[in-house]
Amino acid sequence: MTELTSRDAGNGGETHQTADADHPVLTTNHGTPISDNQNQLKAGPRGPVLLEDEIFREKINHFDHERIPERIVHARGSAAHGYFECTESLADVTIADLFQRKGQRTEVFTRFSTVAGGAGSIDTPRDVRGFAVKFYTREGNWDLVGNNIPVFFIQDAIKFPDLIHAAKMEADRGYPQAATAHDTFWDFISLMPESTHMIMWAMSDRTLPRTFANMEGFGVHTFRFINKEGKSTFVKFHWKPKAGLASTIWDETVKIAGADPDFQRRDLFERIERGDYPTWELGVQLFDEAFANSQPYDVLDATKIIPEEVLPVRIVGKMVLDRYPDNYFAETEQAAFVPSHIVPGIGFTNDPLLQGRLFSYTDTQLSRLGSVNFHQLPINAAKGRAAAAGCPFMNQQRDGHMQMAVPKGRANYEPNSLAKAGEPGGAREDAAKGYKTFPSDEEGQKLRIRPESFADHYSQARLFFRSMDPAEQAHIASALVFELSKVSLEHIRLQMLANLRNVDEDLAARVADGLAMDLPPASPTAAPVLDMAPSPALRIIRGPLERHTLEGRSVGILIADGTDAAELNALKKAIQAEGGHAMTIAPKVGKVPLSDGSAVAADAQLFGQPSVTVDACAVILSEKAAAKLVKEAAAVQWVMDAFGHLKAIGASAAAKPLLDKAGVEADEGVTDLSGFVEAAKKRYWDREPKVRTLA
Ligand code: HDE
Repeated sequence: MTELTSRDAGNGGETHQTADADHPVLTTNHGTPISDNQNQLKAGPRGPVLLEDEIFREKINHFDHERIPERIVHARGSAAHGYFECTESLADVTIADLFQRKGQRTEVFTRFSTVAGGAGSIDTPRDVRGFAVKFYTREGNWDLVGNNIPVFFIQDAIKFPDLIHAAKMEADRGYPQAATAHDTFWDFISLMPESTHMIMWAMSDRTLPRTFANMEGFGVHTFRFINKEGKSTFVKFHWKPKAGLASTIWDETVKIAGADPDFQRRDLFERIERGDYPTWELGVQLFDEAFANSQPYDVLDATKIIPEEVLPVRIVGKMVLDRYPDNYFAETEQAAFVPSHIVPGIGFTNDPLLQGRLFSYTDTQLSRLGSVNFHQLPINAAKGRAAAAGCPFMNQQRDGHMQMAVPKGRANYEPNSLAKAGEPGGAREDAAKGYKTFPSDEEGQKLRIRPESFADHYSQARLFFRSMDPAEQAHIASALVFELSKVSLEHIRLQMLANLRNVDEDLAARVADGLAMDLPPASPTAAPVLDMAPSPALRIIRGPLERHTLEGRSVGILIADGTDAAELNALKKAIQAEGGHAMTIAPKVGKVPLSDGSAVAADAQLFGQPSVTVDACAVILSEKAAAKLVKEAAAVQWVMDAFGHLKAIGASAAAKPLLDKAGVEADEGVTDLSGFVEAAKKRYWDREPKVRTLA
């Protein structure tokens, strides 16, 4: 009797791809070859499916469990591989292997994230960005798990669950997702004056980074370097972006979220694809106990910075991200960053926020990755000394869920006399090379108490606000108005206004005016508020890391039927010559006929590529196309937003009617095509008062 298989039935013959010399046989997870991956096992062609179908059950069972718990914070993230290169030896201050030799390279895996939203949330909420770097050093993995802001909301880790509960979507209603503009967040903040400095950063353009490549990164806490004499030097870590600091405007940010929720993840991928590798310099602020004691704040308090003008940042290395992960889940999702992953030569301080983190991160991996063996996952496995000997780790820890290793021999304890030289189980401690904790003198009563040196919650908030460019100050005031306008409970707004008076009277007045509320009396302060010297290094706008360049930036060129071919080609060339990425955008993508009878395929379609997705905008249109596009809202909006978002606009003469319809007014940033490439290198902050009312 002929067996009836699915191949004989109604598949039309096209759904089966068959194994051949170039394509291995598909198998189950246990290695059984699979004959048909399109149809379940049934009793007859139209009959019921059979429970017996182990191939179907295995596939669906695996699928049912493909999601793992997302990170409780920093769930939304994107990552890349690359390397760290030591550019200046720090051998005098630390024995950390990665900092010993100039030119020495260490592999890294770096993950950027937002904090409050879930794994599927947008890339561009107003939020702090995580900046976590795993260095696969020869002496083990060092995880520098930082943020793009150098301070934090709270001084003690015991308050972290409260902070995060308050910031995430509200417990009863389940919204808002990835947004701090709601009652519970501001309720908590208004009752937590120590958050005020961080709030200044959070309401500034720092939480609206244009791309990951345009952010600074910070280790936040004070760490220690330890040298071969056992001497400790305090250190704060800084990442300085080669591409410069750049942020978006709030209106633009909101529109990016709609146009492309994956905007920053896509940018990271595309930059690496183009060979435009995101690069940072690593800088350190090094200081000793005497310096620490001379400052008007406590260096163990993570709500404080050491201004760069007081203690310059010394550049000691660079990080280049040049490889996108092969698999998002296996690498980016399963990466476990753990601040307690430390290497010889680096140590911790008593910062009570850092100390709490040293517990939390290992703990969270157990519920997230499900096993104490998370260090065996390829992305987490060490690649240093032990790996070179054939195994990423060498110890007598055994078993546990998902044990991937098959340890040999009987010596699963130590000390032992069974394992001979080179045999499994023979690893021994090494007093000289092993990790040594800095033996700081510690004594005191056991107390739940904060030191008095942590009491000043406003001086550095004031320092930050007063160090900003006027445009940035207006953004901060406007962000506060926006966020507090979304707070429905008046007493919370009042409490915030009372706190803001301690930061800066002008700021408080502007926010009160924006809310149309009267200013309440200032809230009491626990310590005098100091007028510290401003730190211009904190600025993005007109600050030391603002770069006027096309390098790494994208320029959108709006074209349509009849666009002048010579103008288009010349502009594309000029943009590329400056290191920019030229992207043609047209009403129809497949084929755009040009003036000379040739045709080009556009890179993107007008509706799908609003101008918020590019850094500068050019418009090259024929008279006929311009006349058509003035009646196309997407085209008018494209230009209107470019103007409203303070971008350069370069246009061919025939495109003028579209610019007029979009309300573009002449200024330095609005040029003809010849002046455009130069103009496209920056934003036009002076245009802002013309296009929006800021607080
Ligand atoms: Fe985190 N944080 N955090 N955090 N954090 C986590 O660990 C925590 C803090 C930061 O890309 C969690 O693996 C506590 C400061 C980044 O995977 C968790 C406290 C800074 C990432 C956790 C803090 C950070 C996390 C959730 C209060 C900047 C993402 C998932 C003391 C210096 C890393 C995970 C990645 C992730 C706890 C405060 C940065 C729950 C208890 C300060 C960049 O363990």
